[in-house]
Amino acid sequence: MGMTIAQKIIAKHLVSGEMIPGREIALRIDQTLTQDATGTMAYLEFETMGIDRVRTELSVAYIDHNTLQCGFENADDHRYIQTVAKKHGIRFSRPGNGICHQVHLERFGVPGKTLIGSDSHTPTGGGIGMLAFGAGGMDVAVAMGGGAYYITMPKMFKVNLTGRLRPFVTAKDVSLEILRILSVKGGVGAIIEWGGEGIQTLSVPERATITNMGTELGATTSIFPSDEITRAFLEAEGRGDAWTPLCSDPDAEYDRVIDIDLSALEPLIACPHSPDNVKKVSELKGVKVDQVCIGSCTNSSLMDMLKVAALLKGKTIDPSVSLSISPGSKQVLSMLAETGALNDILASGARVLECACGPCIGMGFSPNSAGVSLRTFNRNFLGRSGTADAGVHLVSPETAVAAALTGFITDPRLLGEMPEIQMPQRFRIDDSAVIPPAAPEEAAAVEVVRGPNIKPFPQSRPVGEEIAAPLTLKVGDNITTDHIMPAGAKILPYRSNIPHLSQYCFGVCDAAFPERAKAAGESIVVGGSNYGQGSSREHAALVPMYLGVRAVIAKSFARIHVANLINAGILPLTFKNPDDYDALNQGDRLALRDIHAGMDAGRVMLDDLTTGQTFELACDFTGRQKAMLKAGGLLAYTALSE
Ligand code: MIC
Ligand code: SF4
Repeated sequence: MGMTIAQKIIAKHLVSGEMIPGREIALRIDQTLTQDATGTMAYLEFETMGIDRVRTELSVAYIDHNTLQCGFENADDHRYIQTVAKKHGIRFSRPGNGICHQVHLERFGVPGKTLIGSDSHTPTGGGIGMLAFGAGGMDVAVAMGGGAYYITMPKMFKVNLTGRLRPFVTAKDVSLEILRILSVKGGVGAIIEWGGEGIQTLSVPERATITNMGTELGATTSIFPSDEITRAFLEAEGRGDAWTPLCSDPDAEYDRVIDIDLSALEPLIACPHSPDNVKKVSELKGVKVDQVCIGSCTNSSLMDMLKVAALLKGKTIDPSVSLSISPGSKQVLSMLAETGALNDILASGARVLECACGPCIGMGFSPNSAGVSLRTFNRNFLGRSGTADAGVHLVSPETAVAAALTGFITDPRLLGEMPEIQMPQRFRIDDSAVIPPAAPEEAAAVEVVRGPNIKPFPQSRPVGEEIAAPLTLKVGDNITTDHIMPAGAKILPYRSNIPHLSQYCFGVCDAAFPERAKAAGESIVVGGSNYGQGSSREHAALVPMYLGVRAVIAKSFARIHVANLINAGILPLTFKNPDDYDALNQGDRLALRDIHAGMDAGRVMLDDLTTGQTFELACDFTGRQKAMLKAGGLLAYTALSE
């Protein structure tokens, strides 16, 4: 039988396991990336492994999330990451050099290689045919040390594209269309391969917009073939020699095939508060808009920015709208300056922010009270913008410009002719903001600088035979890691300070939770389906662990989060009968018994001591996961196995 693109890359990198969907496989990882909000913790974890130099082909530490530096905390963390990277063989991308996924695509990604990153949008690399996964910081630390990355062998989905996008309909609309079809749970357990003749009309930045937002589908990753379009992009980056062709076999088999006719698509918009709450832009026509933000790892390429500049040229934005533009990288910004497009943007009244995540992660530019914000980003989860009652919508750059110019949600096709954009034959290449690591013989002398914001790693506990604890929090479906451990300008600076962060845990759902959990000592949390979707932040497991959460029981879990829970020594269990969720009440005293035998049998019994009912819970742990839970998480397990 023929193979899909992903199966071919997996086969080449398989360390152990069988390539049968649902089975655990271990992969050799060629490249890693970290960003600063998850990186500090990942490098603290890496340091505990006692390995001198990374064993990957390439590892890069990016600074792009916490760039505001409102106090000493971020600056201290940046210094820590810069020095730890220098010592251990990791390249350091300075703040201002750009968003990790954009820069990695431009300067480092290689078709056919494996990449894991401590950021859920690492699959952006699939735009050039990399097999790229978002992972928790501990998994990235292990991969930097040369260890394998463990995942469940995914199913294979294929999206066949036909036709060609019409003017003002974009790759972002393709992403929103697939979210409309599949929902935020529809990609769980699958790798999505994009193919069909329609992909010949999509450039690498457009493909990368699509693989980036595959994360919002819950997909393990997304991938495009590596073809002549990929080659042209790499050549324009001066990296033509990194190119290799890569495609699926004609007789490759897929678990699901979805057809999308590009010519039939219209401009789409995701309404609050979920990326799959998709409508046609025309249906929302006339809704007043207060704020527009263009940028993020989804839509900040040179091509996106040139289109935005061309549409803004000679016009001024509506006085009632505040418009921010964050180019994805220094390369993009410097080329906007060189071509004069930056002037068109500035003259329109836009506020140009630095090349970083910025408003996407609530690092400034929060909307006004109850404000309507149109953003070219990938997530519109409740509260993520920093304004609790804002209505954040996700749109293409074209739709964003139409709103900025008119002050209302407007179908961008009403803007008239789409200006012709000429992509440069060669990008401006300047890697001076990427600092190379020390040579191996000089590494020992490099001092790692640690600021006072870096607090010790919290102590995990082994999972024993019984957990008896109150149900301190019951939440609903689609709880994101932004609910569990919010980000934003006030909280993000404390990503290396778990005790401080813990005050905000589940703040969006119930601000009293941290105090309640602390008072209980140990506790159990109950959730609905797709629990832990969204960001890869392991803090959404480490902080509950610090607050004494010993088990999470849910209808289903998101992939990266469930791995993070196990890495932190928290027991994730699912309801055998999803209706049992309704029978549990916050405040009930619960007891999980005979846990070790239950983990082997795939079924753990739960007593609700308050109501006297008993429930059956399911689990499907691999031998390694069971050993990790019994040891108290990945770090404890690794220490034991040495
Ligand atoms: C996000 O988009 O939510 C983030 C911030 O990039 C996260 C990582 C983090 O929480 O630091 C992600 O997507 O993994
Ligand atoms: Fe940064 Fe936003 Fe992309 Fe996350 S989704 S990496 S915060 S730009």
